[in-house]
Amino acid sequence: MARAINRQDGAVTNHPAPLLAELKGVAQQVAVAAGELVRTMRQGHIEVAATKTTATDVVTEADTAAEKLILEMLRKLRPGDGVLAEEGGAAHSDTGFTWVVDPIDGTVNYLYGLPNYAVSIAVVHGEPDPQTWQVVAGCVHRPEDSVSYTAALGDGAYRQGTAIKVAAPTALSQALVGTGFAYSAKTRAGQAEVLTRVLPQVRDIRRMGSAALDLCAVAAGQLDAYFEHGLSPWDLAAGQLIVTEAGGVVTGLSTRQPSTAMTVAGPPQTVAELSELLAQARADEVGN
Ligand code: LIP
Repeated sequence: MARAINRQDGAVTNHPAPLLAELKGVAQQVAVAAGELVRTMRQGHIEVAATKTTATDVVTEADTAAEKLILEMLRKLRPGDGVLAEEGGAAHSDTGFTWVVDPIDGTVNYLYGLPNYAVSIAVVHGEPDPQTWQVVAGCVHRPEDSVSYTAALGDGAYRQGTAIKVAAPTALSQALVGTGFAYSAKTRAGQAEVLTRVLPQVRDIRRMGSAALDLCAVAAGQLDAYFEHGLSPWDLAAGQLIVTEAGGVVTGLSTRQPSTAMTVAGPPQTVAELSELLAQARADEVGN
């Protein structure tokens, strides 16, 4: 039975393709259901239920309701799998697989009624450690236009079932580059300084408010590259696989793996040029 290959580092997985296809299907089924819930809730009045790291890092009642639905569905569809979810949902894995869940990525966009938000669901294999786990399938679903981005290891990346690919490499001066900013004022000040170094060197910057959808835009060739300091594993997991399965790379600056310190995504050559510029600006140290 065919085995998928992790194209980014060439590692051969031990997961049969039919299992990976099943996991991708579960990710999309659950993401679409949660997306419909939060889209419907958005038609009413949305309250901030709590704040997290700062007064602008909000959790809405929809984040909480969506995460509850996602965990209930995963318990039924994939009993024994683990869970690591943004709003606190967690479960130990008895199967070696763990679901990494962001019930609403782009929460501030959602709160303000802006359409660029998504449900991001990935399934990883191995220890629940972002530095060592292997993302094997995922879905980023955008409820406002009901568009799903999906990928399974070794099987390519898709938008609404149509294969997508990263943009052709381009000179940095011609590159449309996505980014985002932290909720901490101190970190944002450092990120603003990095931006003064990057902005004059690229075609333009787009700050669209959802890391998961930024990564999908890279995978679909709608951004030439993306970088951000401060991402959490649930912001990143599904979008990372969608980019690598679309022929791109997702890395850190001083590390092969992306991390909270820095995520850079895009075609390999563009990522290499952007990473050099970001390293000169010490972009992975803004949070220190
Ligand atoms: C968001 C990220 C975005 C980042 C925001 C925030 P959330 O995630 O998707 O890229 O710039 O600051 O972290 O909080 O909406 O799940």
